[in-house]
Formats: sequence, C-alpha cells, structure tokens
Amino acid sequence: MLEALPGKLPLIKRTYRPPNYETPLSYFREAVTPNNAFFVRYHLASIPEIKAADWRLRIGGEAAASPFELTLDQLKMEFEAVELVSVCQCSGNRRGMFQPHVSGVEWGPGAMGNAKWRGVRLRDVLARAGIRKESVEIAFDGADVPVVAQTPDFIKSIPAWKAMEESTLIAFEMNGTPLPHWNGYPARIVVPGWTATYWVKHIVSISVLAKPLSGFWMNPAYRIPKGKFPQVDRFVSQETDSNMPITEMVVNSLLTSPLPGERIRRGALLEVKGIAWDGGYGIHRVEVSIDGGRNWQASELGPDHGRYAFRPFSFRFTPGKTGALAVMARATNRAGATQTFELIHNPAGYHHNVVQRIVVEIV
Ligand SMILES: Nc1nc2c(c(=O)[nH]1)N[C@H]1C(S)=C(S)[C@@H](COP(=O)(O)O)O[C@H]1N2
Ligand SMILES: [Mo]
Repeated sequence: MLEALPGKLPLIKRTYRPPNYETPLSYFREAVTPNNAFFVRYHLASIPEIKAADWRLRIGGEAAASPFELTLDQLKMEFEAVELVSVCQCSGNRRGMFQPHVSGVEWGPGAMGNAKWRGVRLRDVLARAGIRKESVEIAFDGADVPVVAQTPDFIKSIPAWKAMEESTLIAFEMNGTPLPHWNGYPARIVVPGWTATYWVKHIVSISVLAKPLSGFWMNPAYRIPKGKFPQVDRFVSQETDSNMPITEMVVNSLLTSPLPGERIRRGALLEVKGIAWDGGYGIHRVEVSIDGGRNWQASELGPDHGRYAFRPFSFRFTPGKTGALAVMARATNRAGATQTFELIHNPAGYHHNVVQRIVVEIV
C-alpha cells in the first residue's frame, strides 16, 4: 500500500503510528536514494517538528570533563565539515521474508537507502567535551518520545572506539539539502557500516558513559545470537554469554532489473542490474547466475562512491531459448565474506542476506 507522508513521495506503508515507510524497488535503480523516497523508520510515535533556532545539542555524561551545549549554527560553524556516501539500512530489512515468520515490522527489501551525508565528526565534538579515560560508550537520545509511559525512550549507544572513528558523524545534510524532517532534522548520528539502529535522528543529547548503557533498546532489542553471523565488529561492553548487539551490516545485494515474472524476448539483449553493499570493507565482486545457480559469471561493477556506499553492478547476455529463466546475484566483499544461500535464522529477523532468485519468462 503506497502512501505519502508530508514531503515524501508515495512509499510502502508498513505502519502509520509510529511511521514506518519503505522505499519501493524502482528507486534503487539509482545508486543514490532521493531524499523524498528515502525510507522512514521510528519506534516512537510522538515526533516533534523541530525549528532550527530552538534546537540545542547537549554533550555531557559522567565521563565528559566539560559538558556544553551547541546551537545548529555553532555545530555548522565551529567544527570542520566532512562528507561521505553511506548506506543506512535497518537491521530488520527483509524481515518480512523470514521463513518461519518472526515478529516485528514486515519489511521487504526497501528498509534502506544510500545518501551523501554532510556533517561534522562526532570525535571533534567529543574532544571539546573532554572525554575521560573511563569512558566506555557514547549514548544518543533524539527528540522523539513515547506516547504511553510504558514504552521506553529510544536511547542507543555505541562503543567509544566506534564513536572516535573518523567516519562517524553528526550529520545535518543529506544529498546536498538539510535533512528531511522524517530522516532526522536538524541533525542525526551517522555510523557508516553499522545498521541504522545507531543512527539516532533529531539528536538532542550525547552522553559519554563510564558504564554500559542499559534499557530496552540496548537489551533485549537489537541482539543477535553469538557465533552465527560473519560479523567482525564487536561491541564487547554489551555482550552476554549468549548474544551480542548487532553491529556492522553483512554483505548483501539487490537485483533491480529484471523484475520477477517479467516477459523478455528471446534473442534480445537482457541486462541484469542491481546494487551491492556491506559493512564498509567494500564490494570486491558480484557474480551473476542465469541458470539457477549452477554457473556463476563476474558482473561489471559501476562507479565506486566509497566503501560504505551502494555499488552498482550489471551483466548483459542474450537469452537463447524460451521458458523460465532464474537470475541470481551474489556479492562478495573485500574481506572475503559472501551472501548466504540458506537463511541464518534469528529471533529478531536481522541480517537477511540470502541470495535472491528471480524467475523471468523468455518468450
Ligand atoms: N530518534 C530516533 N532515531 C532513530 C530511530 C528512532 O526510532 N528514533 N530509529 C532508528 C532505526 S531502527 C532506523 S532503521 C533508522 C531509520 O532511519 P530513517 O528513518 O532516516 O530511514 O533510524 C534510527 N534512528
Ligand atoms: Mo531499524
């Protein structure tokens, strides 16, 4: 069901309150996702419309030596601006395709997008607050709040080492314009490589913590079983004996053309196209199969917008006989990790990176 939020194009409505809207497949034919088609995900239903002049960002916490506050102008003027292209992907992207079914928002493949983010380095802002040696995590709180008191506020943290990486940003622009309201105006956290749960929108408070953050959205939410995924980044301060927080995205790809069920003429050139991405190692290759997975051939990779961005791929061939034809694509990253053929089941429905199989009709 397509429906437009104010300022957005019609998107696939998953829930209205809180707003959860998915990007239709056609927008992934472009390597950069337009702002007005970018997916929207919220856990809380009370989302204030923030005016730039009223907004303040507080930086503090028990392990910050000198807490302070910033206006939007100060954030933009007093720190060096940086730009990078990065995928923002919900941990639960493709959850709706889990078999057996798991509970949660029933996302198809469009709970993600790729944008050029402009902002300042989180570490530069933290440096001004003077991070003490005992700091373990940096916590983020946005301006949105729960509607009922039983719902916990959405507060997320990342390890101090990740906060200090030069790619971790406080972003105020997306694809050359101020962030859209639904994507975190006036500023959001950008954690390239890591799933979007850490990319807190409408950021109003950053806390330097001397002990691990507790709270529903850290545990039990956003956890994966230990040892089941080829996840490399560790969030050690949050690990338990059996599970750990989700961290970086696993390598994945999405076929954008042809579409399932499409009828294609025998003898006409068929172009298989799609995008591939991972948690920041960069895409090494994408192989395509046009015989249901028996044989695999290298596709051609498109422009490289950096190791955190969507990498387009394409593969051309001319189908020689009529009938059903299964197209598949499998991405491998520069760390040697590749997509799975079998779903790695987990109770929250995260990290779905099963190789797709699209059947078209050659006529
Ligand atoms: N303030 C706030 N930030 C948030 C969330 C939220 O509920 N509130 N959800 C997170 C999750 S789980 C995702 S997937 C991304 C979605 O980003 P988008 O809405 O810009 O696409 O925002 C993250 N940041
Ligand atoms: Mo998410």
